[in-house]
Amino acid sequence: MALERTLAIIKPDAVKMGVSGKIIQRIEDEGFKIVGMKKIWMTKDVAKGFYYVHKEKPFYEALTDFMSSGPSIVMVLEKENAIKDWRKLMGATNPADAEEGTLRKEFGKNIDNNAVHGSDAPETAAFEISYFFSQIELV
Ligand code: YYY
Ligand code: MG
Repeated sequence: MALERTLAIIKPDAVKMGVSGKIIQRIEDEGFKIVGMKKIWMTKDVAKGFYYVHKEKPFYEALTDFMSSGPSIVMVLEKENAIKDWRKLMGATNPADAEEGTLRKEFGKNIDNNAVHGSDAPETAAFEISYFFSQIELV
């Protein structure tokens, strides 16, 4: 299989907890190459644009408030099967359902504060990567 890229975010809860380094270490240990990385503080509008697909959901307001509540670290990860493998390493959306050894199990507090984000398909990965990164930032 060819190399694939996905967008990963260390969300504001995990950045505040001071576990960014631990999460980045796991990413590298699991064989992902970090081809783009920056720390950003999303405005409410940036968060709303990013989560546009969820705009009709009851959790949209709370989610975009949370994502704009503090700095995040956004990254582009590359490896074979990056999209599926990163979601596997993250674990289930609700940390209560996440398997042992996953990042959401270890660092997520609840469904609103679940530590990390990952794209869910090639089309969403392409949109999400281009939402935060330009070509010259991917190396
Ligand atoms: O892709 P993933 O992050 O695992 O879940 P999504 O269904 O795309 O939802 C995005 C985000 O929204 C989720 O990480 C937490 C939040 N959320 C929520 O607060 N309550 C829900 N019932 C579902 C999702
Ligand atoms: Mg999602």
